[in-house]
Amino acid sequence: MITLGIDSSTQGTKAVVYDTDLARVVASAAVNYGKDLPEFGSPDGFLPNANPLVRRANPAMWVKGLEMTLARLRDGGAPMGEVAAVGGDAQQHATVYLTENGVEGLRSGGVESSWFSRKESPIWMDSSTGEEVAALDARFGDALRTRTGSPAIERFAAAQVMKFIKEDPDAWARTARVHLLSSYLTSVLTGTDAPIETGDGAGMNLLNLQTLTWDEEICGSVASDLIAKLPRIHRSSDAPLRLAERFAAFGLKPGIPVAPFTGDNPASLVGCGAAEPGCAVISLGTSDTFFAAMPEFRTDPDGYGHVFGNPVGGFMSLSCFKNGSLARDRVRRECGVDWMFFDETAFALTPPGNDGKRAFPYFETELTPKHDATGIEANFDWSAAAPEVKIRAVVEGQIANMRERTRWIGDFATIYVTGGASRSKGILATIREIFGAEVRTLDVPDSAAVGGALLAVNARQ
Ligand code: XUL
Repeated sequence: MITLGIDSSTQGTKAVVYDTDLARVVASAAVNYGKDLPEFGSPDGFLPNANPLVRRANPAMWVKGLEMTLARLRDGGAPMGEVAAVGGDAQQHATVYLTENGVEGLRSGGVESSWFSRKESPIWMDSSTGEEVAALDARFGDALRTRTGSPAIERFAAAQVMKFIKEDPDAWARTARVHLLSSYLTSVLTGTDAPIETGDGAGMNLLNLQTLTWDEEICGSVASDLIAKLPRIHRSSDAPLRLAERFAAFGLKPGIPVAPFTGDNPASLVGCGAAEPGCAVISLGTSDTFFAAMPEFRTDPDGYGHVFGNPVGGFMSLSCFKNGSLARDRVRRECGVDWMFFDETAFALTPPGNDGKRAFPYFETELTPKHDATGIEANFDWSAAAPEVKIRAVVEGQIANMRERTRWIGDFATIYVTGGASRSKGILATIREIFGAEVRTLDVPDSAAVGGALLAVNARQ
């Protein structure tokens, strides 16, 4: 079977056409928001903001990115007419706010700025909701963690909606639907007001993971009319979702089934072949994440990690580190070296352990553990050090922090490493040393899009 997997990530959209019989990608295409859609003024996938806590993007960019990626696949000769089902994923936690006309507009297709009641969608990197998190914490305390799988979290929908209502109550009154980016893109592809998939829906602080229904008490405390504005929750018994007519323009067959999009991390779990408990995955992208399928529901006692839904059933654990690939790229540029030097040479020139020199990059406010955006914090004279020492110090700092903060998830003999930085021999060796695990990589770095393509097989025909 030929399927299409689409990954709408922080810095761009990627898509693969996948042959499930041969377990092989037969065509792929990508769009980078900064380079390919400069009109959205988002070089790294979000609008620059003087406040480092505020990270937002124009939601129309995600639709344009999707369409441009499909056009590139078509123009590159991908067998679009043979695609029998579509699946995909999106960066987690980004929310899209539609007016009544916006919900209606899903049927006709296209995208108009008046359809968005909130012109700038907060993305997962937004940490500007400290007050709202404190209020949720005060009201629900530990119950939030046990009911929704996470303590109150800045980037999750509950806090983001509370802030929006406070800042712009009129725009909230005009809001008819609050989608996650994943359910929004499913809506765009199917020309319907699509449901939320529970794997990604778990990243909102609103879904009760015991009942897999919206938690009435928590939702009601965010806004009395919130539940009415949330999408319905997807059930495997639902009628199939089908590709809208207008996607014939990209050579796809209208009417083929579309699996509801999930989050990028849940999709990667599937794409890495790690959806059954036993091994863990490290995804090195804009965010670095560590996750694993969960044999039983268990939350992080330190309050950093999350429980999301495993798209093939049950749950997955996840810890997220915000200073991932953008931090590595910034250190590389500041060192004035190329990727070959960053990925390999620096590690050949320095010993494991780096003679005790460690550095932690805090260019963005860090999530795990919470830390302000203070720049590099090193236990040595950073400015006087050689590039290779700085690079090993930062990579070992990132991986050692990841090891410490993911002990609650467990110890694993095998770790799959995916994402752009999984090409780096130095980073892979560092993971091997610090985690004491066998490290495996995949042929394709983009396991999320492959996961989407695999999930498409499960779409109801
Ligand atoms: C996970 C998280 C990020 C985003 C972007 O909780 O916030 O990993 O999904 O990749």
